[in-house]
Parts: sequence; structure tokens; C-alpha cells
Amino acid sequence: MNMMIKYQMAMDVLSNDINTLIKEYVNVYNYNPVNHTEQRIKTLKSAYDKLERKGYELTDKNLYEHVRDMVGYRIVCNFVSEVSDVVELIEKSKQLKIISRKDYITHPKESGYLSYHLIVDVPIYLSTGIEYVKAEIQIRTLAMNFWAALDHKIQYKFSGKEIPQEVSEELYDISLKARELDNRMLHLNEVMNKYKD
Ligand code: 0O2
Repeated sequence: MNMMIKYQMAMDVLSNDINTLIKEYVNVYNYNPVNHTEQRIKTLKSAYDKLERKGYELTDKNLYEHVRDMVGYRIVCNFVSEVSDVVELIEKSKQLKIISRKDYITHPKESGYLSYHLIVDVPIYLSTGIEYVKAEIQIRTLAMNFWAALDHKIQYKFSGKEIPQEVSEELYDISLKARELDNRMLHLNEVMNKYKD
């Protein structure tokens, strides 16, 4: 079967499972920690570019083994404290098996990039049996998402060439501001909670 069909099937299972977990959470806590979700299946061109960058031959086997984010799902939270709530939610999934994680919130990337990443195995139910497809779930706040989206656009403009130092320094500085915004919003939320009752 065409791999792209399998990636779409995995996206359907993943999206359905995450939606169910969020609905359950909202039902219990009467609060939704998720601002919105985004999803995409990587194009073959972008996947092959990634394989090339990593120094692998452009084969289906390498694609399957070394591009673990063909299926990409992003969960955007309002507050930074909610990122760990969402991670715990996914850990409870009976379908998704977490195979690795990267905490770029506690340990931001050199670029300033902030996000929590999970690589999961997603089961797809075929007539021939169950198969597993890897997917990447990125969990981040609105401020982190804003930074990453604009950083991505800038990277694209330089299309693989090295970004000038003044641009990368400014981007890093803005990411510090995004962190500050997240901390201030979290604090404000805690203050607001005092007025709830
Ligand atoms: P795109 O365009 O989102 O598809 P590994 O998965 O461990 O084999 P990888 O994929 O380099 O290696 O892992 P990493 O560093 O966790 O990055 C995975 C994804 O995180 C990237 O996918 C981006 O979506 C995002 N990301 C990582 N670093 C940055 C950054 O500095 N800026 C932005 N804007 N996003 C980042 P892709 O395939 O690179 O890109």
C-alpha cells in the first residue's frame, strides 16, 4: 500500500485519539487546556530534503526509519503550565505508545526554539493486521507557536543558507521575550484564579 495512505490513516487515528482525550479532560475539569491544534503530513519533497540533510540515501526504508515526523500534530496551549497537563494526557492514551521525547522548554534549542516533542507509535488497523506508524506531537504555548511560525518563515527565506548573525541573534532575543510573556501570562492567570470565587 502507498505509504502516503498509511500516513493519512495514522493522522486520522492520532487526531481522533487526541480529541477523545481532550474531551474527557474537559468533561472532568470543566476547562480546556488546548487553544487549538494543527496537523500536517510532510510532503515527500520536504522528507527527502531532511534525509539528505541527515546524510541518508533517499530510500523508502530510510524514510520510514529516519523521518519520524511524516505525521505531525501540534497542540497549542494557552499557558505554559498546561503543556505538562497535555503531555500527561497523552501518556494516558491506550492507543499511542510514546517512544521518545524532547523537552525544548526546559532545554531550549540554540536557535531559541521552545516546544515539547513526543514521538509516538500510532496503530493503524488494516485488514491484514495492525501496523504502526511514527508520528511527532509538538506541544507548545501560543507565544512559542508565534515565535516558531515566524522563525520558520525566516528560515524559509534563507532556504537552507546560513542565517546572518544579526538575524539569529534577534530571533534568539525575541524567544527570550516569548518566554517572559508566557511567565507573565501564567502569573496573571494565577492572580485571576484568586478572583474566581
Ligand atoms: P518542518 O518544516 O516542521 O517539517 P529527529 O526527529 O530527532 O530525528 P529532528 O527532526 O531534527 O530530528 O528533531 P527536532 O530538532 O526535534 O525537530 C523536529 C521539528 O521541530 C522540526 O521539523 C520543526 O518542526 C521543529 N523545530 C526544531 N527546531 C526548530 C527551530 O529552530 N525553529 C523552528 N521554527 N522549528 C523547529 P522539520 O522537519 O525540521 O521542519
